[in-house]
Amino acid sequence: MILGTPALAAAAVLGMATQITAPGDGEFKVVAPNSGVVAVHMSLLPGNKLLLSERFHEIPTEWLGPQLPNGQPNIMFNGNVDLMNFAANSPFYQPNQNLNGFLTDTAEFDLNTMNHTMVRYPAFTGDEGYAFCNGAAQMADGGIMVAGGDQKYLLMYNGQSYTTDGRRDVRIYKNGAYTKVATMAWEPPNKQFSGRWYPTVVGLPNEDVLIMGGHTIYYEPTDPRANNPTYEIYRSSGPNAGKLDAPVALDVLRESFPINMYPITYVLPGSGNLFSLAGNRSAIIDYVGKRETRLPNLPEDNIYPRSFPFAGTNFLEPLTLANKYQAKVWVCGGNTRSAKADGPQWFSNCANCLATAQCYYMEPESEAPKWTGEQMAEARSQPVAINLPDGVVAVFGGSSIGHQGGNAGIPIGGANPTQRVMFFDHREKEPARRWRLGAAAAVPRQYHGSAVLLTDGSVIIGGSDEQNFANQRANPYELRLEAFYPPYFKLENRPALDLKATPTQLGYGQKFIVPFTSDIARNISTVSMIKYGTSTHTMNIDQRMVELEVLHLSTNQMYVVAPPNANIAPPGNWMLWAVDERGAPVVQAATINLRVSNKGPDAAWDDRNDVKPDAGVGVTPDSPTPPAPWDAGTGAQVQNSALPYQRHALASTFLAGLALLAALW
Ligand SMILES: [Cu+2]
Repeated sequence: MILGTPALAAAAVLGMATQITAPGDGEFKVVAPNSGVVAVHMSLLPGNKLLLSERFHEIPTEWLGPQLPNGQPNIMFNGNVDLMNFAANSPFYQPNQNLNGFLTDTAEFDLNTMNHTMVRYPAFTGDEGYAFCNGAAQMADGGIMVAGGDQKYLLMYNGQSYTTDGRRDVRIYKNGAYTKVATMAWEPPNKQFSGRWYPTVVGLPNEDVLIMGGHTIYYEPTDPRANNPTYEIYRSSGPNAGKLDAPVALDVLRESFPINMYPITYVLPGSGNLFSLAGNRSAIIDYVGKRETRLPNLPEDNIYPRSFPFAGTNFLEPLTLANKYQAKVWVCGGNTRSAKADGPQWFSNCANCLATAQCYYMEPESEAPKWTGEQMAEARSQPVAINLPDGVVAVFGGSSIGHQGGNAGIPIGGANPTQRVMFFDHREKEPARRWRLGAAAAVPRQYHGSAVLLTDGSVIIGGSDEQNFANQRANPYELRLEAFYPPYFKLENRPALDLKATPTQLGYGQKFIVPFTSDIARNISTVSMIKYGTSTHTMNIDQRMVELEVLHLSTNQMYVVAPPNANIAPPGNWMLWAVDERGAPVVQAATINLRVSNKGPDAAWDDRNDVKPDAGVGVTPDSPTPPAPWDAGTGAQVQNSALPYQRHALASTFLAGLALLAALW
């Protein structure tokens, strides 16, 4: 048999190639000079648009004079103590018009035209507060819930005084309209201490939204009244639709005060409960039964607690069929402790604390959850992590010294920005090989940076304010948007979905067809969905990647199952991705709204069009098990859960070619 030897040799050679993502460093490019507002908060909207919000461009009190505290000339000083007029007329703020006669801190940015539109409440009654420092999450219908914010009393504008307390506001942004829908509970008698500044917002499997933690007042770490160690649930349906339940207390938040803001919180795929980490304390939260089950504390390892202002970043590893959708939470970076800062006020400022490269990961729903340590390729505080469609996680921005926080132009922390993208590939077996550095961004992003994945597979990165002066930047308000093009942008002929024929909405477990514009279905190694991102302060709680089960394929179509349930894939807008054996994702993901009520009939599939996986599938030397058999009854390939990503597809295509030659001979 003439084919035996070359086929085996080919399989062996290709099997050694464990490169399953495109090689290279990727590329950055500044794509817009003005995002409208500083992108402190960034959410992806349908139609390739972003919702952005920021802090007012106020002049810090330290700057109300012609000289800086360090004796340098104050280039922002214009003698005007009307703060909002100052900002509106500041050369550093132009051509931002968001203070021009109206109070708003929010813009919609259109990535198709690279223009922004300021977002305004339908009418400013004085009851709509400041959304800076909010928590945000995408709702089931694609609206963005923006909860909490900041308090600013007696801001002057054109001789009028405004109070703009947004700490108790619950708002929904949808189809260009921003509406206040509810007011959160507060703790009388002191109105000063109420609401949530730096909360986490989580879209729940049942379409309600949970709002958790935050402080009642701008960072007052020594005042226990600042703590708000509770969550409250916004009901999306039922008799209390549009209302908030009474707050429920959480020990994990109470005990970790004052370093407990923006708790790292994910819907767990197994139970639908929440994983939450605040400071170094973690728990599983059953918000239905109102029970809290403690998990091991994060090791201290001479690192500050991982919440604001000492946060690193966090992400969920892709949820794969191979790992049976077991969640693995990563918490990476932050700040090492310094003896200097470890006095009684250690939590207020550690401008000289070095960043750490230390990560920890945990599977909260495993039998014996524990934290395991691992080092990143570079130390960072306050970076942002993004799930890419090829299964890699890309980490952007951050600082190598100091931490989050500060007033405009007055850094209390971060300096020496880390501008190279850092890649994490969970499929690499050796921890040391999982992390590597790539290209450097043009724009530093320290405190208040943000990023989301776009539907073309690029990442848009924005924001950063306050700390830019630490690196001698003239303007503390960074308005530039920069795109990152991952290494797969170098691959030619990326596959393409037939976007006119992809579904726009799906229910859980629904079978549907993934159509391509060419006959490349057998080259596809993974089909997955990634949820639209909402990013702020190193957090991107909505974002997660879920691999989908493929039942059949023809030359140009695949027959795929939507995520099994809303615990694995909480409802909302998701991107549909398919990635070929080179690691090249489709040029444009389809957007699919996923929710229980969308469930329609399964798509029909004609078995006569099936292209069976080639003989070589699953038998390359690095594959631990032989290929899954086909089920004679249904024609479906029995899912082989031992194969996370079919890195052997290239070999199988080659083998199929040889088999075809053999047939011709
Ligand atoms: Cu902030």
